Amino acid sequence: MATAATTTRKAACLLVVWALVVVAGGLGSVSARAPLGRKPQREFDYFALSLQWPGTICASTRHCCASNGCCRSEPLQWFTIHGLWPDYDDGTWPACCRRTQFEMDKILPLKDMLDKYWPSLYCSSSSTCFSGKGPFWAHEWEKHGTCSAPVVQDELQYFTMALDLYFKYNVTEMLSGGGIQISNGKEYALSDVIDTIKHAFGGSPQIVCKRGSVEELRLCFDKELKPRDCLTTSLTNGSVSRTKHCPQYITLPKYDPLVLANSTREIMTQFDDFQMSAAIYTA
Ligand code: U2P
Repeated sequence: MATAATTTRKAACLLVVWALVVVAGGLGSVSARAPLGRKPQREFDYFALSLQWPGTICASTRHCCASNGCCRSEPLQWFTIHGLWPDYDDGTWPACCRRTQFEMDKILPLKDMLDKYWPSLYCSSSSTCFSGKGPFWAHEWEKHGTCSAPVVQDELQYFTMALDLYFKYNVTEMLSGGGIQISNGKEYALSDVIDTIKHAFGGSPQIVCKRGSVEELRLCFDKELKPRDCLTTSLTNGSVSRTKHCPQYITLPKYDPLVLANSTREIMTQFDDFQMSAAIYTA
């Protein structure tokens, strides 16, 4: 009797374990295609290469750390990459499309270029789709890169393609070629900046501002990577908020990283924390 009861209990346990495995397997296959609870996202319509203007962003930096590009001794005097974003023509975009984790090893050959042209301009780590927190590059790959199929198949291709487009269409040079220079205080008509890019690039950019200074400039591409117009309507339909709206005249300011590092040192010494001060990038 005792043996029969044990056998029955064992069988029941196995059944429960088997059921759990089946359920977990089923969930796994759903989440491999899309984040849990969401439908697989439809294919994107075009790419936006989003570039950041360090002069504007770094002016708001309040403390420094080794990973923040704003804190380097040599100021970043060029647009840096924010991300290559697959977008929809209706002004929305897909995000976090595949359960794949960022692996730095896969893009090691690009590391020097990424450090120089695709640095994070903040100290905090970025949120990632599936693994919590990670470097800026992990955020961009997991959120946007995984939605770039069928044009982009993997992480290395995502970063290589973004860098290729960035070098092929050098916005910093396009602007200076049109007489629009980095300068504190000098104002340029927004329409001149847009026309200069249109003329040199072959498509209308999207420009995002912060208190009258350029914060981001986006170039758009079709799926064959040919220049196309970005959606200008998104500047007024709410996907770029009022505070990001550009006035008629805009600036492309410089920033001074030494002032930044010094002010950080002052703040840090108040805490008198050796480890924190050691982390400040003052080279
Ligand atoms: O514009 C604010 C933030 O929204 C995200 N964004 C914007 C436009 C777009 O086409 N795709 C897109 O994702 C950006 O988020 P992030 O990549 O920084 O997480 C952008 O910063």
